Amino acid sequence: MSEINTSLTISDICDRLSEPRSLVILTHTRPDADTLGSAAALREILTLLGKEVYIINDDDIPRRLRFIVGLEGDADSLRPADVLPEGFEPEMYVSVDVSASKLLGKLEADYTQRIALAIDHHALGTPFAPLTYVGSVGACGEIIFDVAKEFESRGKQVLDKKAAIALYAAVCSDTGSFKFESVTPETHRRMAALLEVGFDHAEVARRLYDSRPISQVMATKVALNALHFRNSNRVAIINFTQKMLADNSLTREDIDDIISLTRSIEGVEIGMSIKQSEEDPTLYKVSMRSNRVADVSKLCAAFGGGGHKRASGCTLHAENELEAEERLMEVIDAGLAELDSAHAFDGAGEL
Ligand SMILES: [Mn+2]
Repeated sequence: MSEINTSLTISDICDRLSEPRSLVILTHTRPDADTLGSAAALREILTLLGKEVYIINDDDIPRRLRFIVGLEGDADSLRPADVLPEGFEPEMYVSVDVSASKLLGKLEADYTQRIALAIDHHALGTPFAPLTYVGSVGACGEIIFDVAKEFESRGKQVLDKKAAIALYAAVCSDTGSFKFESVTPETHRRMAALLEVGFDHAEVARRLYDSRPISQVMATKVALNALHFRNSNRVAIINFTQKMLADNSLTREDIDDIISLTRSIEGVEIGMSIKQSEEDPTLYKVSMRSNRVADVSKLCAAFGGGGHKRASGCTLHAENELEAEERLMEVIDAGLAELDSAHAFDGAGEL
């Protein structure tokens, strides 16, 4: 890999994006509202600048998120073969919200080397693109907003309703509906500017949060049965095996957001879900969330994973979910003990 330039500014990004006449934007695998909203908004911005732009990814898009990229119906998805016109070769590839090339999923092998510019907000990522911008903001959508604003300051009208909806969904979602610590006055100023563009933000929130498929609610029921506590109830855990999925006719998508159940419980500092992989039954995919003090990106790093301080993930191989849990708890117990001896919890929770 040649040198990676990580000292870009928003203005540099706009300069770079101005050059090519055609672009392809990549999202991360298992796409969430932030990667999709960032991609959709960037596509809209660049299209308004007169460029030919497509979004590709390797995965199905959860039904409730399809409105973000302008897809309707069940059959639609954004896979490379579906969207790129025959023989289309863009002048530039850009990734959004992708902190490491492996998060491109099945597209990693073919596309990593082609990506010229990566726009991201994960502090502990593994840069892979020659031009990498990592903003310290709660959502990648905030960076795309700044890009739009920069283009507008150059006299280009690029922030239309479609882009505003996509960016609002991105930021709303990645900041936990503006609940996370990552939210700043600037986040709200960005959102105010989006609302001024004019769209039904309450409808965006309804689509994001209040349109859960019945199967997802049933998954919650199964998850609550599996919920248990460790470390004097400071750690809440949900294990999901393939058998639990099969017995209850649930899909992976149904349990995607199950982790959010764990963190909202009184006294819980760390919430964790441990999901058995479909492809490899000895592989467990772990999501961790923390509330106030614990840095779960450090805990996940012990297993080769990472992410944000309050939201991270990792994978590990184990005989069964119980063994996986024990190995994770060793690291978590040690981490919490260290925080206890540093009195890190003293004052945590104060306003
Ligand atoms: Mn994100």
